[in-house]
Formats: sequence, structure tokens, C-alpha cells
Amino acid sequence: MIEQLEELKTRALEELARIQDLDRLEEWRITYLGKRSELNQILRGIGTLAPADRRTVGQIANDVKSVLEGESAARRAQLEQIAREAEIARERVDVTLPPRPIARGQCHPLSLITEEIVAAFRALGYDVVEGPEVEWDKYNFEMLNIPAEHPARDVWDTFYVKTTDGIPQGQVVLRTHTSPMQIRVMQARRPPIRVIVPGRAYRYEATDATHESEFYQIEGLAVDEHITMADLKGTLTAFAHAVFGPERRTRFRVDFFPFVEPGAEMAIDCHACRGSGCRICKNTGWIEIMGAGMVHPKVLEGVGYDPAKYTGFAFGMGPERVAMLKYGIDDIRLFKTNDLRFLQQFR
Ligand code: FA5
Repeated sequence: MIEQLEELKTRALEELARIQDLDRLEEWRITYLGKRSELNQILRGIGTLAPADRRTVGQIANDVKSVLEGESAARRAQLEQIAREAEIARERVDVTLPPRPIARGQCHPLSLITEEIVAAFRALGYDVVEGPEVEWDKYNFEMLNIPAEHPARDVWDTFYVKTTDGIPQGQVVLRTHTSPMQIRVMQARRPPIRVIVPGRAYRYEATDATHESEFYQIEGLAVDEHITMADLKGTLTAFAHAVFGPERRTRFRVDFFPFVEPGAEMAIDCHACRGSGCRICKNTGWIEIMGAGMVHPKVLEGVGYDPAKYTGFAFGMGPERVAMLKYGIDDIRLFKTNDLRFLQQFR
């Protein structure tokens, strides 16, 4: 039995020396020191020995046990240390490595032009306001002097929004222009009013080089006592000079919008030919950039303003078109294709 113990000890220690990981060490512990281990069986069998042998065998068995326990504890400590070091090595960060370059973002050309247009009007004392893209028919049409069945509605091919909660169908639209904000602002404020309203508008339109079904507009409104057409022309000319350069010329011609009287269309001289006529301006020398006019007395009355006291002007432009003119872009769809080669030109 003593020999068996010696052999057991040698075998266990040899195996222990070869163990390289903690899982194997645990298996080893179960084999050599566990409840059902050889050693435990020997220890349990000691009681059956002759009393003279009991002491000696008992002592040797206990020695073997404590050697195995001591050695395996030492091995465990060693393996744990190795595992810790490996983990530290794995997680090591080389702080001397050069950083990965951070891709530099930039503004979309439409944001740039919107900023620029808004800044030009801010400098003239205008506030910036925004409004809902899903709008009541009342604001988008009715209160802008475009009653139901009025032929002027045909100009704006409208997306109607399906309604619930007892709201009759046909009352809610995706706004076809930013002009409904004229009404909302006049209802919420009292003159003097000077606001600029950038935002999206939607029309059921086939896409082409100058049209999208979802596009931006920038609306402007000034209402006060004694505002005249001269203020409209002076303000919009100041804007054109700020955005396109002080040498640019402007042209105002009569146009029709139900919510203004008189109505006008504003053009600037063609950037490509400077007015002599070319392909870009279709040989007219001028490029239209917005609709404008004096706020219609019916619109003023509709929001409770006395048209004998207050007058005003309004205008609406498409920033995509302004950007196209300013940067010489020939297709409006380029703004939405997310082509970095296009976008990165505008820093
Ligand atoms: C209007 O929408 C009027 N609300 C403008 C206005 C405001 C007139 C205040 C008088 C007083 P119009 O439909 O012309 O007008 O649109 C104005 C501008 O929006 C156009 O000059 C154009 O730049 C832009 N625009 C209109 N439709 C589209 C479209 N489908 N895609 C891109 N831009 C468009």
C-alpha cells in the first residue's frame, strides 16, 4: 500500500507538471484529490488495516495528500498568472500608433445655399420660422384665396393625406408650397412682420432636370403699415446682390398667384452670358428665380388684418434652383443621389 501511494504521488506530480491550463488542472484535481480518487479510497480503507500499519500508512497517505494539494495550488497560481498576463497582452493598446484619420464631414450644397439665403434676409431684420409639412387644405389653399374647384389649384398637383378620427377626406395635404406659413404667421403675430420660412414642399410631379416631387422652398413675408412694391423690389434686389454678387441685375415682371395682387416673377441676368442670351437662359438673357407679390387684401382680411391699414409683400423661391444657378448645376436630381463626387465639390 505504501508503494501504491508512492507510485500514485509520482504519477500525479508528473501529470501535474505537464498541465497547461486551468480546465485540465481541475480535471486533475478531481482525478487525484476528488471524493472518488484513488487516494481517498486508500484513506477510507485505512481503518481495515492492522492497527500497527494504520499509523504509518495513514501518515504517508496524508503526506501524499498535502504534497498534491500544495503542488496543485502552486500550479494553479502559476497558470492564473499566465492567463492574466495573456489577457493583458491581448488588451494592450499601443498609444504610440498614429490615429486613424477622421473623415471630415461637410454641409450638403442645399444646406449651404439655404444658410446663405437665410443669412441675407437675417441681415435685413427677418426672423426664421418653420412650419408643418402636413398641412390643412385651409392653410395651403383656402386662406390663400384658392377656393376648392378654383382652376389655380391645378398648378399645384397635390398629395392628399388619408385622414382618420372623423376628419373628412381631402382636408389634409402635403403642403405644395411654404405659403401656408404666411397665414400661420399672420395669425400668430401682429405687424410689423418680417419672416423667412425655409422648408420642404411636395407636388405630384414627374421628375425631370428642374422638378422633383419633394423639394425645398424659402418663403418670405413682410407686413406693416406703408409697405409698397418698391420695398418688395428693393428687398429682393438686395438679396440677389448678397447671394449672386453686387453686379447682378434683376427683372420683375407680372405673374399670377391668387394670394398676391399685383403678382410678380423675379429674374436675374443669366450668369453664363450676362444677359446676351445663351442655352442656359434659353436665349432670353434672364433666369427666373421666384414668385412674389403684394399680399392680397382678401388674404389680409382672412386673418383679421385691415387692408386699409396694413400692406405687405411675400415671395417664394426654390433653393435648389438658386443653388443650380449659383453653382452651375444642370440637374436638380444630383442633389439627392448621394454621389460623393458631386457633393464634395461644395465645401
Ligand atoms: C409658389 O409655390 C408660390 N407659393 C410662390 C409665391 C410665394 C408667390 C409668395 C407669391 C408670393 P411656384 O409654384 O412658382 O410658386 O414655386 C416657387 C418656386 O418653387 C419655383 O420657382 C421653383 O424654384 C420651386 N419649385 C416649384 N416646383 C418645384 C419642383 N417640382 N421641383 C423643384 N422646385 C420647384
